[in-house]
Amino acid sequence: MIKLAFALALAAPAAFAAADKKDAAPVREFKVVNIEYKGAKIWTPGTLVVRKGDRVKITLVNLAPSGVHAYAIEGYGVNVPVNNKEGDNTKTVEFVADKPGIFRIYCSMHAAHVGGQLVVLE
Ligand SMILES: [Cu+2]
Repeated sequence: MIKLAFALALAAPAAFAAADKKDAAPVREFKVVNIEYKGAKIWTPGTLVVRKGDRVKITLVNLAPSGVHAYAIEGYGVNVPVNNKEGDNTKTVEFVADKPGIFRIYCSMHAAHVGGQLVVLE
């Protein structure tokens, strides 16, 4: 019985520490910019890497002269059009990376637009 009480006394702080850690899930912040070079439209950086459970905040800036472009992440329900007009060329996307895997990032308005991938580590 004494051993059990000792084990519980050790386990309790660990449980609280785990709860604190969960509440303080890290926020992974990215700035992703849409540019054009020799006709190629590119969201850069293309690859975003986070861990499962992270809160993800992506600031999208469309600097392409060709107009509105969209930023979509397959599997996460993200699909945001971003204007390119000065003063109205920024959008913010936030979500929790609750599914591990590799998810395609693309422009839902232009198939040729260079996208990338969201990598959510286990
Ligand atoms: Cu596009």
